[in-house]
Amino acid sequence: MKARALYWTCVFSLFILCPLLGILHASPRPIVIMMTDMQLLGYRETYPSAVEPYLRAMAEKSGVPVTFHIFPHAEYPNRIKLALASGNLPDVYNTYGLYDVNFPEAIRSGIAIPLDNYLLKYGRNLLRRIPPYVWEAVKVNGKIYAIPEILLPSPTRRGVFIRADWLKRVGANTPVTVEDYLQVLRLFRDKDPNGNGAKDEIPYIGRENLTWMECFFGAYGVLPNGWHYINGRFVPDIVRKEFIQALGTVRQLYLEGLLDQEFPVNTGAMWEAKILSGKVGMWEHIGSRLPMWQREIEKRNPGAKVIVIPAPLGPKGHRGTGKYAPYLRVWFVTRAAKDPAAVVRFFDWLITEEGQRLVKYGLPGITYHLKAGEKIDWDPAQDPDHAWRSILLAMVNDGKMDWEYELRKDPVNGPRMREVYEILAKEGIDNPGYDFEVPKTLLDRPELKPPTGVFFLEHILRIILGKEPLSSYEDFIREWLRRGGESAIAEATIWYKNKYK
Ligand SMILES: [Ca+2]
Repeated sequence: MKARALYWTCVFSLFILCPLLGILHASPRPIVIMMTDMQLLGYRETYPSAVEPYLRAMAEKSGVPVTFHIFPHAEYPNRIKLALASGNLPDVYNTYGLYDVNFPEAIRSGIAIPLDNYLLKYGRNLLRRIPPYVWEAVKVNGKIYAIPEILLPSPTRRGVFIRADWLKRVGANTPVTVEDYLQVLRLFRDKDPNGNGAKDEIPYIGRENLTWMECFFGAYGVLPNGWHYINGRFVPDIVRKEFIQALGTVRQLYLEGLLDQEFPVNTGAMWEAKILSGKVGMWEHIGSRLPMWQREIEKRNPGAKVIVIPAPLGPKGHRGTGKYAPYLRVWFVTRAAKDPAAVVRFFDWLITEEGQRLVKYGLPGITYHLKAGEKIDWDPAQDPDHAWRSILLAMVNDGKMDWEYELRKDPVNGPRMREVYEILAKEGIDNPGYDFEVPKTLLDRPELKPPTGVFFLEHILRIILGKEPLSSYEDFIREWLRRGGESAIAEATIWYKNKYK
C-alpha cells in the first residue's frame, strides 16, 4: 500500500507539480502568427522540418517568443475565416492588402487594431526603414492599420516575357508599338518558331478572369481591375472610352489567333504547363521570376532564351502592366492580440540587419560563416532553403533590392534580373484602386464587380470571342451603371477623396 501511495505521489509530482513549477519559469505565451506559404516552389516539400530552425532562431534573436502557423496558399483564406468564426483569432496574420477580398474585412469589421502608439514606442527601426509613403498607404482615417512588406525597387512587378530565340528565328526585331507587337505575334503564329513543323504555337497567352494579360490594356492607360480619379469621380476603367479601344485590340488578338483560344479557362497550372511546353511565345509575369522561367523552359526546350522587354507602347505613350500598392503582404495585429507591443518588437527586430541576414543567409555556422570584418561567407549552392526562406520569411523586406545578394545567388541570371528591373521601373500603369475599400454596392452585388463579376465578365468575353460586336459595349456599360455601377462610383469617390484629397 505504502509503495503504491509513494508511486502515486511521484506520478502526481511528475505530472501535476512539475508543469506547475514550469509555468512559474515559462516565458510569456508565444505570439501566434498565421501566414500563407505563398505557394513557393520547393517550400512545400521541405516544410515543416526545414522551416523550424529558422523560426526558432527568429524567436530567440528577437527575444519575442513566436509561433508560426503556415498554411498552403489555396486553403489559407478559409483558415482565417475559420479562426474568426471560432473566436480563435491569431495575434497576427497576413493578407495581400488592407482590403484583400479573399479575406474577412479586417478594418471595417474591427479585426485589425491601429498600431501608431506601439510603433512610436517599440517600432523605431520599422519607422526608420519603411519609407513614409508606404506608411501613408497603410493608413485608414489617419491611423496605421498594418505593418507593410515594402515592395521595391518598383511597384511595377510584372513585365512582358518573350522568347528571344523565337524573335531571332522569325527574323523580327524587338517590337515597340502595339502594331509592332501584333506583327511579331503574327510571325510567331505563322513561321513555326518552335521548329516542329506543326502550326501549334500560342503567340500570346493570358488566364481566366482577364488576369496576367494586362499589357494591351496598359497600352491605352487602362486596366481590367483599374480605378482612376477622373473629372472629380473615382471610376473603374471599364467605363472609360480608352477601355473600348483596348478591348478592340484584345478582340483583334483573339480573332486573329494571336491570343490563346483557351485563355478564358486557363488556370495558373494550365498556363504554366503551356509556357513550359515550349508552345508559347509571349506572356506576362513577375519580373524577378526570369531566372526560374529561363531554367525551366530551357530544360524542356534546349536553346530557349527568355527575356523581358518593354511592354507595348500605346498611341498616347502609355505602356506596362498595373502597378501594385507600395507593399506586397500586410501584417494585421488583431483585436485578440494579448501583447501588441511584443508583436511590434518582433517585426522591429526582423527589419534590422541581423533579422534580414537570417532571412537571406540562414543560420550562422550552418548555412553561412561570418568572417573578419563582418564579411559573410555564403555559398548559395550549399543553402537550398534560401529560395523560399528569403521570400517567405522576409515579411517586411529591407526596402531595396539587394543586388549584391541577387548576383551571388545566380551569377548568370542575376545581372539579367537587374536589367528587368530597369525596364519595369520605367513602365506601368498607376492604379489607386489596386487595394481599396470595395464599395458596399459591389459587396452586395458581386456580379457587378469588375473584372471578375459575372455580369461584367460574361459580356466582355462575348465581345473578345467575337460573339458580340465591339459596339455593344457602350450599351452594356449604360446597363452596368444603371444596375448599381453609379452608386458604386459615388461610394468609391467618397473613399478616394477621404484618402487623397
Ligand atoms: Ca510549330
